[in-house]
Amino acid sequence: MSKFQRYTVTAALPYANGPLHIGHIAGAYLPADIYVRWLRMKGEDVVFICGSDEHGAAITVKARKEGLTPQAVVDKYHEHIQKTFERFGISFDIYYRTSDKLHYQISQEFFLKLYEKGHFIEEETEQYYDEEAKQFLADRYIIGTCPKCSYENAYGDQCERCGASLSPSELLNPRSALSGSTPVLRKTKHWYLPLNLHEKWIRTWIENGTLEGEQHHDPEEWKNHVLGQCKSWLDAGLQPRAMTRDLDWGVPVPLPEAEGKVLYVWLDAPIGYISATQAWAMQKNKDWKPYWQAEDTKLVHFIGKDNIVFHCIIFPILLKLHGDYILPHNVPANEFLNLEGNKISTSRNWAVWLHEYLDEFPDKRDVLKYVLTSILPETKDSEFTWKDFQQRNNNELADILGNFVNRVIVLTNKYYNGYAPAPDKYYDNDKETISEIIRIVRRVDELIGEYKFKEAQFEVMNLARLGNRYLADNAPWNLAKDPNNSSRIRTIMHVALQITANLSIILYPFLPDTAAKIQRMLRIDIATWIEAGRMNLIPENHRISPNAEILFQKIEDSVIEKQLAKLETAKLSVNDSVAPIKENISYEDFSKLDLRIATITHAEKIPKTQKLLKLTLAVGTDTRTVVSGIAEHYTPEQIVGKQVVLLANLAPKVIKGIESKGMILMAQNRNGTLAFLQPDKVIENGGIVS
Ligand code: B3M
Ligand code: ZN
Repeated sequence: MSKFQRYTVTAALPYANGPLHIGHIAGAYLPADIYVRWLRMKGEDVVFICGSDEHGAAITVKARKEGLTPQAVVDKYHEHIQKTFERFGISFDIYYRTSDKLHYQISQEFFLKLYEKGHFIEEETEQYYDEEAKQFLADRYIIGTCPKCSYENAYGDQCERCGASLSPSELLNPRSALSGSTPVLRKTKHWYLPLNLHEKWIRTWIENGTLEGEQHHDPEEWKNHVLGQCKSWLDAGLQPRAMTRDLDWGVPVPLPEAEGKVLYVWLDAPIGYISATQAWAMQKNKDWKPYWQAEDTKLVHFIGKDNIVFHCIIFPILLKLHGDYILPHNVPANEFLNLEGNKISTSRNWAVWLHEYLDEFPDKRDVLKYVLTSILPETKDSEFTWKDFQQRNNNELADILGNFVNRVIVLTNKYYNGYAPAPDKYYDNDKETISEIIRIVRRVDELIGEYKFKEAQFEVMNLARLGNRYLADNAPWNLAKDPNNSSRIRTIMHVALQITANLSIILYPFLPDTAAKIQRMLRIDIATWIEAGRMNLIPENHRISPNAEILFQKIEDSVIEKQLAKLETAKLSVNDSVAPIKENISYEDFSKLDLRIATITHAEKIPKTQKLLKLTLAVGTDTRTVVSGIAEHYTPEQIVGKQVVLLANLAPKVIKGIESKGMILMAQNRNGTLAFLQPDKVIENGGIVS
C-alpha cells in the first residue's frame, strides 16, 4: 500500500499561443493521462491539473504577429486547446487559465510572501531595450547566437538547440524578436531570486532525494536524463534569476515601486498549478491545501524536457522558500517527438495538429493514443511516421487485439448463444495461461507506477498475444467437430473470456474507448484495478452481447499517402513564420532611401565564402561594386544582365576586403527561397524607384 494518501498530478501548462500537436501529447499529456486513469482505477484520491499558460513572450510575440492583443490571443487559443484536449479524451479534473484573476491574486500573494521573508535581491542592472518597440527585451523577446553551440536563434533565457540556460547578456549579436533591431542597454530594477544561495540543499534533494536530512523521494525513480540535466545545471553554478520583467502583459508585481513590471512567466506559470487546484477545489467544495501542503501527498509534474530546470530546480526552490508547500516527488519528463525525420516545427507547419487529426479520424483517437504510447520519447527523442501509424493500427491493434476479442465474442455466441460456460477440468496449459494472466496484470501495474508507459502498454498487448496463442494452441473450432470435446471447449472458452475481461481492465488507462467497447460487448462494467487478475470476471451463464463489434478497421495506404502529401504542402502554406510588420515610419523616413534601378553587368563568387557574390552594377550615375549574400541561391551566370532594385545610398561597408556600395533588394518566401525585385519593363539604369 502506498504511503501516500492522495496524488497531485500536473501536466505542463501549454502556452495559449497556438494549437496542440502530437509532440505536445507525447511529451506530457498522454503519459499524465495514463498515470491518472490508473490511479483512479486503484481508488486513489487524485487531482489532475492543467490549464493555459497565458503570459510571457510566447503570447505577446504571437499577438504582434497576428495583429491582436495578448488577451485576444489567449482567449482564442485557450478555448481551442481546452476543446481539443476534451475531444482527445485527456481527463483533466480542471483545465484552468493563468489570466484568471484568482491566479493573479495567488501569484501576487506568493511573491509577497517571499518578498516579505527577504528572499529576493532588488537590483538595478542594464538590460537590453528595443528603441523601436519601446520595450525591454528579456527571455524570448531577444534572440541571438548561443555562446555554447553557436545556434543563431537562441532565446534570451534558453537555447532551444542545446538546452543551455542563458541570460540576454550572454547572447552574441543580440537582436529584438519584436522589431529585429539591435537593442541598446538601459538601466532597470528587478527582484532577483538568488538561486545560488540554495545550491547546496537543492543539489542534495536532486542527488540523494533528501530534504533537511529526511528521505523525500528516491532519486533512483527519477529518469536519468532529468537528473542529468539538473546536475549539469547545478555544475554550471546556479545564478540569481530575475523574477520580474518590464512588460505590460502578465501578473503585475504587487509593489508600489514596481509600476509597469510583471512577474516572470516562469514564476507565475507553475503557481498556476496551485491556482488551478484552488479553483477546482472551490468547484468541488473541497479543501485544496492537502493537495499541495500535506506531507502524505505525492506531487508529480509531467512535462517536456525543455521545462526540466524550471520544475526541478526553480519551482522547488520557490516552494521551499514559501514554506507551506511540498516539493515534487517525481518529474518524469519526456524527451521530444520528431515527425517524419524532422523536428516538429509550428513555425514551419511541420506538425500533425491534434484538432486536424480528430477532424479527419473522429473515431480513431485510441489509435493515435496507442501509436504515441508505443513510441513515447520517455528517455530519448523518438519519431512519428504515418507508415508506422498505419502498421501499428493494422498489424497490432486490428490483427492482435481486435482479432482476439472478436473471436472470443463470436465463438461464445456460436457455441453457447452468448451465455458464458462454466469451466470443466483445467489442464497444464490452462493453468500456465492463468498464471501468465496474473503475471502480466502485476507487471503492467508495476510499470505504470514507474512511469514506463511504453513498456506497460506493450505488456498489455502481451495479454492479447497470450489470448491469441491460447486459442490457436487449443483450437476450439477444431475440437467442436467432435461432441465429446464439449467439456474441454467449456474450459477453453471460460479462460478466453476471462482473458478478454482482464484485457478490458488493464487496457483502460491506455485506450479507454476500446476498453469501454470491449466491456460493452462483454456486458460488464469494471472500473477498478483490484478486479484485474481474477478468473471470475465473466461467471457461468453471464450473457455477453450477441454483436461482435470490429474494434479497429484497417487503414489503407491511400489514407497515409494523403497525410504525407498534406505535410509536404503544409510546409509552404504556413503564414505563421511571416515576420511581424515593423513599427510605422513617416514618409520623411522613407524619402531618405534612394532606390534605383540598376543592371548587373558582372558577377563572381567571393573565394572562401559560401554565401557571397561580388556584383558589378551599372547604376546610370556610376558603375559600382556590391557584395550580396545570394551565392547559395544564384550562380553568377544566372544573374548577369538582370535589372534589379538597388538601395543606392546605403553607407558603404567593407565585406571580406571588398568595399560594397549599396544593397540589392530581394524578396524571401517562407521556405527560404529568394527572388529579385525586377521592373516588368526595361527601365534606364539610375531610374528612381519611389
Ligand atoms: N508554458 C510550456 C512550454 O515551455 C510552458 C509550461 C509551463 S508549466 C508551468 O512550452
Ligand atoms: Zn545552444
